Amino acid sequence: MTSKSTKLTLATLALLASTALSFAGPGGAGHGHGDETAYGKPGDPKKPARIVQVTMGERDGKMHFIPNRIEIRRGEQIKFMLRNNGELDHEIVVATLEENLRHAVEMQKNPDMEHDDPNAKRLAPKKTGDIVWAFTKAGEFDFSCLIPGHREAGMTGTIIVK
Ligand SMILES: [Cu+2]
Repeated sequence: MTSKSTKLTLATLALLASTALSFAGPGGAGHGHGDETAYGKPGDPKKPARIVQVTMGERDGKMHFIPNRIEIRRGEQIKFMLRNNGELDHEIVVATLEENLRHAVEMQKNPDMEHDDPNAKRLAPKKTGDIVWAFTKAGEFDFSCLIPGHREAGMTGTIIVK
């Protein structure tokens, strides 16, 4: 499709434009329901999925996902098996980087905002959960914990779909 540098430039432009588009863009808040998004679509639990385990936690004043880089082949359906090994609530939100950054700002205004979306899951300490997502589009995407302060403390990762 496009080269990596072109995509990065587009992502930067999208980010710069996101404020202006936030009221006009399709699915602007990232709460599409069952629809195809820029980063794929909700998975079908009846279809096969590759399992990717992701652990959430805190250590030494930092917060993390392990792993924080996930490579996926375009068209693959992924079942993220999530585990919160930390002492605090954590969440994972899979989206484009610009969508997650915009969403993070909304979360700062509404810290108690709950996510009940197919691309997100919030877990209490020591709990497990999963997300099934079909990565139908190539590109570089983001997964982050959007609880205020957590992304800044390191709870973010990259999904590369080739
Ligand atoms: Cu968190």
